[in-house]
Amino acid sequence: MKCRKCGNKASIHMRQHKLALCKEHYLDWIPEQTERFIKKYQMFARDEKILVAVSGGKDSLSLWDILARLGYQADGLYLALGIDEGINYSHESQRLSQKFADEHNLKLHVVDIEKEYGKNIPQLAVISHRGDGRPCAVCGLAKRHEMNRIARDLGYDALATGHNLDDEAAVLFGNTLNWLSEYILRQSPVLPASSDGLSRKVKPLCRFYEREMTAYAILRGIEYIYEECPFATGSQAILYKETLNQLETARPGAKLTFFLNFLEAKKSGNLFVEKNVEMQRLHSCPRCGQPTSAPELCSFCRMIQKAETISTM
Ligand code: Q46
Ligand code: ZN
Ligand code: ZN
Repeated sequence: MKCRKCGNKASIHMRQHKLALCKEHYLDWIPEQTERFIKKYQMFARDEKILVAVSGGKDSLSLWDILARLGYQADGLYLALGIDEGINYSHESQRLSQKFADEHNLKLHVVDIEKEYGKNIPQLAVISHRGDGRPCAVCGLAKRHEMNRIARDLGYDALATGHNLDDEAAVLFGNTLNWLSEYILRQSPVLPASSDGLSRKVKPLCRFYEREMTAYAILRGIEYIYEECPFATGSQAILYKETLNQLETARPGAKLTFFLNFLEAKKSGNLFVEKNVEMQRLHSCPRCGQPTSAPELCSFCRMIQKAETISTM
């Protein structure tokens, strides 16, 4: 496969975009697209200060890299969670985040939960008995709280996270499966700041597939932590991602369509359609007498009528 821009050997083929690119053009394409999404969803302006939530993984480090390459004022925030069972997850992810910051001359704020609050995340989880035995509920709560606190206290205009399309589609899928309409309504590439003290949250990578971000990190030579947090294993989010991956294999572009159609429906106010269905007036089909919203014959009768026309031809 050849690069669409220069004809050299392609490094990545994105079936859903029908686009193949070589390394050089791919590394230009990702920031160009990111810039387009930042503008399209009005995430932030050039003169605003951005705080990037950095975990040491490929998405957040790539996001920081892209924003720095695009010339935005982007500092990093690393939260030391104290999850060091087995693979030294927190220790290693902090080391890689700091290494990235030092090599790129970027500023990284580090907040150590244990130093700040006396207990790390696994310890807080045992004490609070929240959730399903995993520390994730406590961890999520602490991360949201601390990110917001730092963004607000240090005067950042927006807090950027590295959520990619696979993350967003999995969240949307989970919320739809459980019909959590409040969460569905709140999901967005940008959440504006609220007067009661929540800072603006933005997700500039929300339209890139996970594999596209992996390719970006590898081709850019970004050293990131490959392992997931040990508590992620067997989570619902992973189950939803695997399910969507199966769908994507059978129907390339399914995840992107799912997410973009959701955003479109939300924008046009058509997310929950009961309202519209109620407003649609039903009348009796002149042929069978059953209620229908179709202008004349009901859909069934139209189908039968069509079949009858064909058989008499
Ligand atoms: S919530 Fe749970 Fe993650 Fe926190 S404890 Fe690990 S898996 S890091 S995204
Ligand atoms: Zn090329
Ligand atoms: Zn509080």
